[in-house]
Amino acid sequence: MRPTEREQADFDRDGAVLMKGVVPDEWLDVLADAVERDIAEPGPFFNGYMPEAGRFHGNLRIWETHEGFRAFCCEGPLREAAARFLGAKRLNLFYDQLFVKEPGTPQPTRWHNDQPYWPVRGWPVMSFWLPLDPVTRESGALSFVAGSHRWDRWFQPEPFAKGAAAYERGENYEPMPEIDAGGYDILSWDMEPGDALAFHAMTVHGAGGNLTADTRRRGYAVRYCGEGCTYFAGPGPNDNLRNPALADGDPLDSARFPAVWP
Ligand SMILES: O=C(O)CCC(=O)C(=O)O
Repeated sequence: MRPTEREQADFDRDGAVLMKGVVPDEWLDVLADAVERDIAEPGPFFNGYMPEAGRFHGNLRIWETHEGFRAFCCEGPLREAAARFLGAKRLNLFYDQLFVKEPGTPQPTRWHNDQPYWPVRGWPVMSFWLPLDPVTRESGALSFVAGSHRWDRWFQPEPFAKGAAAYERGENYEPMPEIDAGGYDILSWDMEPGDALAFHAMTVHGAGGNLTADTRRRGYAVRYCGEGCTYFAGPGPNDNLRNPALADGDPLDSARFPAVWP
């Protein structure tokens, strides 16, 4: 999964790039099995983002309780790709997250950038997002605002689920502009199982609902941090991502954010 020169250049310039056909089938089988297990028996951080219409199964930190996800995050091929994209000599796993939008789930994933939701500071922070189904705009493809990772703008975290508790307000956090009103360079790709999106933690992104009648949209994200990143628990991060073993300013090394590369 080493990025090509073009993929690296696109990632650096746009903050997001599609890698085609890079995740081996063996791993896709492991992940598909692990997703069904998580849906049948969700781990403790399950979030049903949209109980009232369709099904939007969200969960995070699932590698901690499912062996298939653990092996993929800690021993699988994303690590080398992350180290290269970030120019990092060593990596910590930050966490993993599941976003399954079943057919007929109209809820979009709101525009956001990730790092304000996360108790980590530092530049070398990124995600991969992998589909286990063919993904189109109609089934909930992700979209990215090209170059927004370099804006250095921290957008106020807002809940994905309607009616969920508000996030702590950060005095330096801004409201998200009206991205859909136009004027932005939007990147979005159809995807197949085996493809992976690589994107920076500051890149503004969102996704449509799954408006299809019969195509699932199982998406799985894995987040990594390079050396130099530190823990910082406020304002606003997702409570389930706080790590009581760390104090602000600490390096990430810990059972929750294990060193996974080299
Ligand atoms: O899958 C989705 O709908 C959203 C994914 C996302 O926002 C992320 O992985 O950071």
